[in-house]
Amino acid sequence: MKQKEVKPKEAAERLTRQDWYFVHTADLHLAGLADVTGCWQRVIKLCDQHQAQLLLIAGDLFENNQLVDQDMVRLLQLQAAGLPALQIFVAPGNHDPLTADSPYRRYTWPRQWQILGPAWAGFRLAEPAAEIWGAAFTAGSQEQPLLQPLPVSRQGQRLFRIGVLHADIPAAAGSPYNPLTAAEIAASGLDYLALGHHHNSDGRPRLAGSTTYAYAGSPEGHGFFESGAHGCLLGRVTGGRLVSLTRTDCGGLRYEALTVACTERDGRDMETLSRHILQQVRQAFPDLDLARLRLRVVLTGTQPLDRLSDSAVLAQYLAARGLARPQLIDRRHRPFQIEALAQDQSLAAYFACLALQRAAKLQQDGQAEEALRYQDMLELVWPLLRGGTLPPEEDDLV
Ligand SMILES: [Mn+2]
Repeated sequence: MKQKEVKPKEAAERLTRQDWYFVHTADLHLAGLADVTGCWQRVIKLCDQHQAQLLLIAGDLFENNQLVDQDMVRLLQLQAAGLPALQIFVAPGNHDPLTADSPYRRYTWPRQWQILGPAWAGFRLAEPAAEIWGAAFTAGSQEQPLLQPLPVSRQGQRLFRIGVLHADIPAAAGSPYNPLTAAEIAASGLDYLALGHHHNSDGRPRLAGSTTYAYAGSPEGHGFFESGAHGCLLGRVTGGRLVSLTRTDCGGLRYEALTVACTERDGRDMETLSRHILQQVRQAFPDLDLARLRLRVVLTGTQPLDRLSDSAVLAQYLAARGLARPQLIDRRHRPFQIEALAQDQSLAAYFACLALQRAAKLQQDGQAEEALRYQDMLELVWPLLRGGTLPPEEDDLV
């Protein structure tokens, strides 16, 4: 039989076909339809933009199995169905374990979706040339490790072997969340292990033996306890090898905190103050679309005596400049003036007066250094004296 000649163009096409992408995410904690039309839609859009063939979800797709209803599941499925070439693998985690009444068992999942079962098992794909391995949490905790070493790879075609798992590494002793060690990963035989559980991961890939592993982190922060950059991991596989793994921004909300020091002049009116704050915000986050930013702004320094601080008004000025819904914590203090403090009946003012009187006395006695120390001390303790506290931290979702 005559052998078919391979033309350079066909060879190039064959090479590019060997090149494929996967998106790795985890810890979406979807709790309602709003998340499906928001966060989920952005993850799907990212898969579309990079023509990813696989979407790996390493657990905690849902915040709580009881919050999930059929409308939510159908919408999630419909949005994914818009990308028929995308294959989705889910390894349920501690928030969405594979229980009898979980959405994974209560509702029908189309063939596009593969929900991994309680026992470590693998799926051989025709296209791309890959095997997907993984297992599900079946309860809110998983004390026995789920990862098992893979059977020796079949001869012939170079398969890219992926594991998808909700797991805890580095695990604290006695971790109830599927504790894993680097040694176990190294012995797994996997090429890539897609992990979920730690929401604030930097997304950096690590190596154990010849296995690359990474936590994707949550695709977008869920609150100020998940501040900073988040995203999905985009992996590129060429000829059965992982050639790049990049954290890619999905474009959702981003939580950040910023301390803005203010002088009396900065605070002389709301317009000036809001402009001053925005300048600092732009400097701190030069490339970020302000509409995406959920910012906790802590104001420090001195506020003018004749301007009452009004966070609600300031928030509206900031919104008019594009910074929506900032959380404002005003820790500015009035300029310290003994005359004004003497009028104030509070205990804080009484102590401040004592410190200032002491500072004035030291100044008179030619002990300028010591006098300054008293003033600095007052600056430090004034917010505490005044009784200000930071808002309580929200619960960690992990
Ligand atoms: Mn989680």
